[in-house]
Amino acid sequence: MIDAAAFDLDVVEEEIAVLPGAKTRMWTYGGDFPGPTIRRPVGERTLATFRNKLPAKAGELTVHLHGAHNTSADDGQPGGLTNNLRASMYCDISNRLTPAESGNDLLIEHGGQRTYTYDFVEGGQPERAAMHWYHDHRLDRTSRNVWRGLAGMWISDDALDASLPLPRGSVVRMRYTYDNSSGNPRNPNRPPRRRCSSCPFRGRWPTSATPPRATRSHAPASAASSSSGPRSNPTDRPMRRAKRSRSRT
Ligand SMILES: [Cu+2]
Repeated sequence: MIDAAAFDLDVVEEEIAVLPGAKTRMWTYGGDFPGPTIRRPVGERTLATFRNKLPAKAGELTVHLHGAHNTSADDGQPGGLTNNLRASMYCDISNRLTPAESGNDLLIEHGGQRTYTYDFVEGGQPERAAMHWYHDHRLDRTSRNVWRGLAGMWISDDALDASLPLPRGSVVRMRYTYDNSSGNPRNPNRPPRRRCSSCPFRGRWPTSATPPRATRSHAPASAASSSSGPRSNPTDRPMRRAKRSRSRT
């Protein structure tokens, strides 16, 4: 877990054993999947630097912190057309836009890096504590890039949350159901809907080894994260619900 006010993460290709056994070649934040969980107090600035060290074929990247309210420049803009993306199947975008007009100046090119500033402030006040997730958000490539592994959790804390009589510390576990099979069926980047040998989990869903005791579950504020996963622990009842996100996927 990362709790530093400033941190760097290399975005790299890695062979990941999501479950014990067979490995899957994935695109990762920091060489792991999911990416490292980041935990920060609201209202305190975090500087998050991401370096694009993926193979060149991955193209440009952009990081969206889903659910948090950030400035436009730090919100993970999808960008426009580039040499790696010569046409968009979703949007009618001119290839004559300037980098500033298309948002390409906010992308992380192959070999490049970008530092995002996250304050978790809204209307001059710190946001409420919540569960978020960060993920790639590149135009036309979000499904592919998230499916290949570019996703991680971000927990924001506040004083109210800390005052609640909830399990803490080692009993906190996260429920991370990874279902990124939705989207436009014409999308050539759309992953298969079936559970198969090419899926990140090698056709199986992770089960928990958490012993039966009081646990506190976090669920990300995201429509893109399904709640259809198995309930592996009968004591694992959600004691805290994430706020409903007003952000896009
Ligand atoms: Cu999102």
